[in-house]
Amino acid sequence: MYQDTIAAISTPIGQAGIGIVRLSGRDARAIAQKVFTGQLANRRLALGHITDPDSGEMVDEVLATYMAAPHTYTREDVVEINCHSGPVPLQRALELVLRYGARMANPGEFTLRAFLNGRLDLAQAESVLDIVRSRTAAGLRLAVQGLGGGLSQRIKAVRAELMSVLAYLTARIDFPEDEVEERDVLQPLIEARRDLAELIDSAYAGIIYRQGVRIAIVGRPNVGKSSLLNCLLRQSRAIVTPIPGTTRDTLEEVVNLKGVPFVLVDTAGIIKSHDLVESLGVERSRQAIEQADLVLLVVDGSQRLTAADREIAGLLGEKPVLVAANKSDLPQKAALDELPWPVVSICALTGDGVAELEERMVSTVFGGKVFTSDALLVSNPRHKEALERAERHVAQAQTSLEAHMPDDFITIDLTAALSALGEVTGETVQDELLETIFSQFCIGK
Ligand SMILES: Nc1nc2c(ncn2[C@@H]2O[C@H](COP(=O)(O)OP(=O)(O)OP(=O)(O)O)[C@@H](O)[C@H]2O)c(=O)[nH]1
Ligand SMILES: [Mg+2]
Repeated sequence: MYQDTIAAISTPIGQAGIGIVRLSGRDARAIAQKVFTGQLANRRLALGHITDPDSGEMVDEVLATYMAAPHTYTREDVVEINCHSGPVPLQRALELVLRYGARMANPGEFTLRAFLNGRLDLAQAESVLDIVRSRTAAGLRLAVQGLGGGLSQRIKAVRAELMSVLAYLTARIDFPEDEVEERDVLQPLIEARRDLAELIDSAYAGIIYRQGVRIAIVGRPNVGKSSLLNCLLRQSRAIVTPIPGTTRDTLEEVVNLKGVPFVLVDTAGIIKSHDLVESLGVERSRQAIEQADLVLLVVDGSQRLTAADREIAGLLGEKPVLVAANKSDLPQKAALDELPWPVVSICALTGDGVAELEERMVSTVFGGKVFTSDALLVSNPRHKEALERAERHVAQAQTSLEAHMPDDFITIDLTAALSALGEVTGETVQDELLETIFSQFCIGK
């Protein structure tokens, strides 16, 4: 347990109904009681004033709650003071509790304490951040599920299995003359690998739900890229004109399609240009392609494909691509079979075919696989990387075992696998990593 008591404003700064100053630590109640005129009793809401004891000045009328350890967010004594939310009353209330012995909390420090005091494991603590940051209802569902500890339970089961194999092999190494009862070690390794592979397999979709997908909308000038962006957003966001070269800079907007956050990037039509501004815009379009998870190549279906269309197609390399053949309201002339990607015919003016395009975008991103949300336990790249490392070590252990290598070879890999798994839940984690993770939180969380 920590000696010091931390405090912070836990709600966003601004004018609103209620704003909360939160304290956590051994002296939370004593400190709050010095500046609060009401009586703090465990889990009772108390009405009173925040007053400056030195000057007697009244700062705000508030409701305050004291929650005794250990049944609190941090497992420490916690006090929450509900002020009227304005920057000044909240700031004054915070200053007073700091003056009477609290220390300003670092970003994420309340959640860090919850982790260090054993209320949450690391994967659960990170889910708190994911809840705050979730961009869609589906993303939120995954994050809340993570807070429940589903991933941690799966990992604990694998760890327990590997641990028992490790204990057995270590006994065999340490006491070679003694009778250590034979047991099968291959089967548990195979099962651990299968479990890990399953988790890793779901991570791709999980990460997409959490972080979203970047889509670059590209094509030559005037084919209707900005019109398509507006259509997908269902609002007139980008300027559309009949003049080629309307869009000169990239433009980014987020849209929720079937629970997946899509970051749509409208780009300047790609052309060879001598105009400086235009050529800078084109350079950005190239960058947008590079950064995209999926490219929407827009062509004008009412015209034959041009050299410019082909040149742009040549820039797309190995990226996943969907072709949107726009202007389906006009007589169609483009020969689209020469493009090696799936084509969806659309009209960005009326929205015809756009639902099908959305459908194809989602299924392309998930590679046709369908996941139920309770199968998506991994949605954090850090967790995925650690699981992959664990899987590689278990695979290596299995290879050594099958090649009848000495037990030492196997135990080294098992130990490394256990340590990698421990990084996900936080059992074996460096302080530096903890700092990096919790510094992403906001102050007061
Ligand atoms: N008939 C028809 N016209 C369309 C359609 N979609 C877009 N247009 C028209 O095509 C012209 C160009 O549209 P934009 O959306 O500005 O095209 P863009 O690809 O963003 O063009 P740049 O920004 O110049 O690269 C405008 O006059 C649009 O009204 C469509 O489906 N059918
Ligand atoms: Mg445009």
